[in-house]
Amino acid sequence: MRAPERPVAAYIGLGSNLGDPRVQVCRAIEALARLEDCTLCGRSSLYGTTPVGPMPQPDYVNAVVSLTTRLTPLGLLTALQGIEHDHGRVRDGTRWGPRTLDLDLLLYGDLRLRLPDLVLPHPELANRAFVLVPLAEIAPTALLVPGLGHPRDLLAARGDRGGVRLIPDAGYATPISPSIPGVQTTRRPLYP
Ligand code: A4P
Ligand code: MG
Repeated sequence: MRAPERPVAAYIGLGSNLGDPRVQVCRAIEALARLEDCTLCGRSSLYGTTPVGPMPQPDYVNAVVSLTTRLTPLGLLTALQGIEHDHGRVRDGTRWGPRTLDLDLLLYGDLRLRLPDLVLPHPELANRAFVLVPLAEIAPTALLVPGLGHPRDLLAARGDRGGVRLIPDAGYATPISPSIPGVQTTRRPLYP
């Protein structure tokens, strides 16, 4: 896959439920802001969320960021996995198990992709309030999720907020460059 000619808008979902999740998510946002060939353009508030999955585990802290990137989709995925690794993520093969840091590539422009290692849009995006609430906070209608619609409409279609609640930030101030039209760069919670 060739590098894009122009920067592409991508959205990343962050999640953590081991160690100090609030701090880890904020540090991961800082690491995303430092990624080569990427510019951080927006970030959501932090949300405390009820775990989704087959096993009992601690509550999560979740957030979403937007960035523009000149990396290829697989290049960006590799960079995200590098940040996960740097933050103590251990992959033991357990799907949906507890983790210090999970970075999901939710969207890469309007690309639809089905590779063994990368599916876009992220296949669970529309099913998860812990993704839709922060995504709708930063890009309620500016973003059209390919084949699905606007985050705000996807969230409204759920009819609930799935145990997603706003929590205080960990106090990190990451520099943000506003460069995706219509995407909120300041945090503006949907559910204050
Ligand atoms: N992969 C394919 N497509 C993608 C994509 N768009 N973004 C592959 C990221 N990775 C993608 O991921 C497994 C493999 O998926 C990777 O090797 C990659 O090549 P993983 O991160 O190792 O494992 P995982 O995270 O357990 O699996 P998965 O399917 O990504 O699960 P999710 O969707 O990340 O769900 N509950 C709450 N409240 N909050 C959460 O954040 N997260 C999960 C994990 C479960 N429950 C949760 C939360
Ligand atoms: Mg994952």
